[in-house]
Amino acid sequence: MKPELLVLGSDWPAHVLSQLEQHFHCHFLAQVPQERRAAALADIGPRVRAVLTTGTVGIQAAMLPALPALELVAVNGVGVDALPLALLASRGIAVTNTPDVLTDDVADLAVLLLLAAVRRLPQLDRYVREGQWARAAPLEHARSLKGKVAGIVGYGRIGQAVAARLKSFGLRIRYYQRSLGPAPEQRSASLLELARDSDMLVLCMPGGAQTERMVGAEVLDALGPEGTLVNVARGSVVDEAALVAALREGRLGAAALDVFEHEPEVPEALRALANVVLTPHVGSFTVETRRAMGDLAVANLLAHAEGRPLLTPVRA
Ligand code: 8YV
Repeated sequence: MKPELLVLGSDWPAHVLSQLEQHFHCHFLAQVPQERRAAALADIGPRVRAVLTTGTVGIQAAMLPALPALELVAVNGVGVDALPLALLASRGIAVTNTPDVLTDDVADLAVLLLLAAVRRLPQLDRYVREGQWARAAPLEHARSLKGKVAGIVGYGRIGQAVAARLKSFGLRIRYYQRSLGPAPEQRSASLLELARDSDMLVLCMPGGAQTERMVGAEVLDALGPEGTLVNVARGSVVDEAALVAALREGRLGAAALDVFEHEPEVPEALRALANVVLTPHVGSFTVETRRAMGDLAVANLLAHAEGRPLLTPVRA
């Protein structure tokens, strides 16, 4: 008999679905109408030993009582901020994620966003499309990257990969995170100090309670009217209302954002601004990386089902 697997979230890629169907008896909760989900969970919950979910969907604490036999939550993503980690640990439920395989693509997107914001790519694109070039309309100069300081918040795998790329653009790198990290001489003593020291901030820290709204009005003001904010981390790490106000009032120069507080909702006030670049949470959204993430998530599920050690467990 195939092990029962509860799958949360939707839009799973075909190669993941085919592996899941091959090895598991799958229950896709998103396919059950909302009003019947509680009954469906009550029915299948006692037999479910593993859950597969995404980094943004995670699993709600309220669902756990219906899953008394749960042993593993496998996340198809690196972020585990949408999971009640302490509660899962207290019940001895293991968690896996998909680190490393997405680092390069997320770092690439951070650089793409930074370049697009600093060199004003959306404005230039509109300038050509709307015929302003042909009309010789006035065009604002962009800024150079070379010689500027990029402040990276969260100097883990992704932060360091962003730094490696930005160095080749002639940027100087500083960072902030709570622990000293691999290059203490480049670390600013606080996020505020990093914002003061930097021409641009690239947010790469994990989401969750400890980083919630870490970037607020004070940090944005320290970054200043010439400053650029890039966020490839989580929408929760920025005070979105304060960001909109700072951009609108010219207290912050520009922002390039892949993540938002209430995805997929992006406030109209943010969408209306000219000095922003917006992408729909696509740091890892490439054929190659989504394949590698799916393969790793399934490999963790199979290891668990077969009693082998998990490949990429998240330490509680
Ligand atoms: C995905 C992510 O959006 O890895 C993460 O933490 O945010 C992204 O890669 C998501 O988890 C895809 O399932």
